[in-house]
Amino acid sequence: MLVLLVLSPLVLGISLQKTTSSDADHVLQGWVPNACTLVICAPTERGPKGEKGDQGLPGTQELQGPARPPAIPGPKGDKGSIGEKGPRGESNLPELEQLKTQVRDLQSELDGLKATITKTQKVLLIPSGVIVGEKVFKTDVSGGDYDTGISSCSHLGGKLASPTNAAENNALQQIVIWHNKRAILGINDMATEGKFEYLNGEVIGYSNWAQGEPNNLGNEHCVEMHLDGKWHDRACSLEWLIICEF
Ligand SMILES: [Ca+2]
Ligand SMILES: [Ca+2]
Repeated sequence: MLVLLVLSPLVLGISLQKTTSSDADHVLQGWVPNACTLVICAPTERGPKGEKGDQGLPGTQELQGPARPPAIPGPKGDKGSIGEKGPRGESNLPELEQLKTQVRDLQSELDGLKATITKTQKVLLIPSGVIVGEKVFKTDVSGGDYDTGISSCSHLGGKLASPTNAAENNALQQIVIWHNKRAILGINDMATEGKFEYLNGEVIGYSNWAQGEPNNLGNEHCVEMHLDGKWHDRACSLEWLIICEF
């Protein structure tokens, strides 16, 4: 192809020269086949620009369905009840903290039991018993002399009542009043006249003698409580309400 392009101007020159000869038809008949061959090999010219085509029809728009109506809220459901509390999970507290918690719980239970016991005691003691401080006075409504009183209370695990202060004396007085009967006390001056002692031999530190007592009238070595709570020394062979203390 490169050779043909290089030779084409030369051939064209020769062809044009031949064409200008006097016998044109003869020349054309002798050279045209060759010229056509050369013209066909030359580059072709671009044709005129065509008219612009008509604009196409617009495409159909996709149809949309009808708009959805707004949703109507349904009836409100009942609120569910709260379920039972599940088992308590394991605590992450250190063992010491858990032990402290257990001790506090036990202490709380113990306090409750103490309150219950105290209440039970009060119920059981009324009306034949009284609690005062750490001491309990109680009678089985039996009667007897001093020696009977000592033995009866010892048999019950207590001792003959011996008030050591005003509060205890008042408690004993209540029992005396309830039974409307004088009571014998665990106090005497058998060892030394005029020196009153408790059953353990200790000299009394509290007394509530009636006016004019003790007078040792007729050799009196025991002590009785009257309904007013006052004390009188009396003969130990008389009979009284026996009240024990525990
Ligand atoms: Ca006496
Ligand atoms: Ca007396």
